[in-house]
Formats: sequence, C-alpha cells, structure tokens
Amino acid sequence: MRNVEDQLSLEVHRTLQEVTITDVHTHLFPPSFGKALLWGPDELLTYHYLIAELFTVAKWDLTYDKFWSMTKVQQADLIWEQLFINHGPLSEAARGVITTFHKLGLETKKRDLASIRKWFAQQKLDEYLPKVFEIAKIDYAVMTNSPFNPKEAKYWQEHAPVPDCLKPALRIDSLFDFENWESVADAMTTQGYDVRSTTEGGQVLPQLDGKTFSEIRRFLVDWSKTIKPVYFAASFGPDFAYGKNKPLTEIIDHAIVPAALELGLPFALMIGARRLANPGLRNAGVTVGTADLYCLSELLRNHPHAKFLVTVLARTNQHELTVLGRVFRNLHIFGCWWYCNNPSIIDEMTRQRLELLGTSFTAQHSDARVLDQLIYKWDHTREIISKVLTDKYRDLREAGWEFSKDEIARDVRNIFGGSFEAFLKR
Ligand code: FIX
Ligand code: ZN
Repeated sequence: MRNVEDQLSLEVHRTLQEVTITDVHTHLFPPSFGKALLWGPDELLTYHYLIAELFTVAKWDLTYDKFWSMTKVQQADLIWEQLFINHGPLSEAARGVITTFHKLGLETKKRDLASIRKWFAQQKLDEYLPKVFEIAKIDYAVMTNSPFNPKEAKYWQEHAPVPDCLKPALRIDSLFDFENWESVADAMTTQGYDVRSTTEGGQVLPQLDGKTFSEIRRFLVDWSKTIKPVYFAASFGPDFAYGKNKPLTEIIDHAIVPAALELGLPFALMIGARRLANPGLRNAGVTVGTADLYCLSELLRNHPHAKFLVTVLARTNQHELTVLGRVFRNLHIFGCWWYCNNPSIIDEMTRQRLELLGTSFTAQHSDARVLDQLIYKWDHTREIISKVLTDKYRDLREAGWEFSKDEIARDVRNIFGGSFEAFLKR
C-alpha cells in the first residue's frame, strides 16, 4: 500500500513540475517598454512586500522618508542586510528571492550579493526573458496595461513590439477613481473622448448620462483595438458596492459591460485591497478588508451574459466567493492574491476550491512585478498544489475511481490555465 501511495505522490509531483502554466495576472511589460519591465536582484530585493517587511525590524530612526530618499541599490543593500543576514529569510517573499537565485544556478550559500549582482549585470534582457519563462515553464503571462498612464499609452500608440509570451489586459481602475474624477475626465478628454462631469457638494463626479457612457464605451473599444487585451480589469477596496454606489454601478452597467459584451471580453475584478492604509509605505502600505460579496452576486445576476474573472484579497471572503463560482456560470475564480499567496493559505484555498468546483477555476496567478519573480512564485505554487492534489487523488482512488496519468495531466493543466482559456472561449 505504501508503495502505491509513493507512486501516486511521485506521479502528481512530476505532473505539477511538467505542466505548462498560463499566468493570468502579472505586472510585467515587454522589453521594448524600456524601464517599465523590472528585473534583477535590486528589483527583487525592493519588492514592495519586502519593503513593508523591512519596517517590521528596522530601528525607529529609519523613517519612511529616509528610506524613499535612498537609491535603489542602497534600499536593496539595507533589505539584504536586515532581512537576509540579520534575520532568517523565512517569510514567503524573502524565501522567494533565495529560490530565484538558486534556480538560476547562483551561489546562495556564500551570501555574497556583490557576485550575484555581477552575474545579473552580464545578462542580456532579450535572452534573459525567454530563459525565465522557460525555467518557470510558462506559455504566456497576462500583463496589466493602463491607457491612463501617458508613458505607457505612448508605447502602445507607437506599436512597440510585444513578445508572444506577454498578453495585454486593459486596466481601468481610473474609471472608478471618483476622488480624482477631474483628472480622470481630463485624461480622457485630452485623448478626444467627450466625457462629462458634474459637481456635487464641491466634488467633481462623472455626469451619468448617455453621452458620458457612450464615450467611455468608445474609449474602451478603441483602446481594445490598439492593445488587443485578454480582459478588462480593475481592483477595488473592500467597500466595492455595486448596486449601492451609483456612479460605480452605472459605469459598470452602461459602459463597461456593454463594451465587454461587444468585444467578447471578460471583466476581471480584484476586490478587497485597502489602498494607502499606511500612506508612508506607498504601494507597500495596503491592507486587506472583508468585502460584501452580495454586491458581486448582484453584478453576476444582473449581467448573466457577461463574463467575470474574480479574485478576492480577504481570507474571510474566500469560501463565499467559491460558492458564487459554483452558482454563477458567468464567474471564473482565479489566483491567491497578494496576502493570500502564502503556502498555508494557498493550501487551504485550493482544497476549498477543488471541493466545490472540481477543476473549473484557476488556482493561481503570480502577480509578478519583477520578471525573475516568475521563477519562485511558480516553483512554490507547484510544490504546494502537488501535495493538495495528491490528497485529492488518493481520496478519489479510495472512493473506487481509477485514473490515468493523462487524466491527471489534463486536470492539472485545467487549474493552471486550461479552464481559464475554456472560460474565455465559452
Ligand atoms: O491591484 C493589483 O493588481 C495588485 O496586485 C497590485 O496593486 C499589488 O501592488 C501587488 O502587486 C500585489 O501582489
Ligand atoms: Zn496585481
């Protein structure tokens, strides 16, 4: 019996190591977008997860301002010294840096950052990018592309080349930035879209009329023709209040959903990030909050023909989201986002999802901001999910079901991109 058990665990583990993964959400860019594509040891060490962690151990005299005024190399040196030398790099983000160096064949035992930097300085990005994709075994990664960022928009308008391993996603958070609506509307009018505004209680807000909605739709359709996205995407706080927040609801109902339906694209919602909870930390200072997912169920119910990709940040929201995934066929759940991308939580979330959904979900996305992170994020995920799946196949066999190696490979591919692609085509 023990032997059969080992066989199963080896087979599942081998399949997880071999599966080609589709990474459905990252913050990577093509090399042709210049400095936008982050890579190398200093970017890895100054990942915002590690910046926040640095302040859990740094002395009080290291103020946020002092940290931000340092050069990137100085910041990286400080994080290396504090989180890797003075303390054990046990957190998921710190361990990830070690996995990345190790998988690239670099010597980590000597703890010699200088020689690691030297190795990276010799890499040529055009060769290094495919090498990272090969090590991580990814067919393609979906990017995050904002038409509201003038620098980025320029690259798209000038048709800067995009390799096949990177696919765009149209990021539209700005359409919900009602605190700064004046500048959002300005950005759109500058691009030739007649988006109207109104003032309520001293605050500039979108004018919720047919003209504004049709201009937002035109903006979305035109940008989609330019960048050819896989989906539209936006992130929201735990206060996501579809059905209660009038401008948010109407912009979704009358502009985003109609454009998505016209183009046959899903709308991805990432819900639960409390932005600027600690502003001194900038994008590292975000916390998590439980959202009211009844609002999401209203959205799914009101638009049964539109497709939605959803991930939520709060662990407390995961079970309810999985139930929605089972009840609404227009919802596809993806990833263990940000603070959920930790082994213990990935384990729990994946079991929960398999138990309620079978394989019709996407188990993980990397959210990589730095190219090299693809290596560790996927290496760690493969290991954890291999253990989860071994348990699930063992239970299935005990229930009396026989399965082949090919069937295991089919199921594994489904939760790492196959089900996502089937959802897009449906
Ligand atoms: O909104 C997002 O796409 C988030 O993933 C990011 O804003 C966040 O900074 C991040 O990288 C989390 O992993
Ligand atoms: Zn992200």
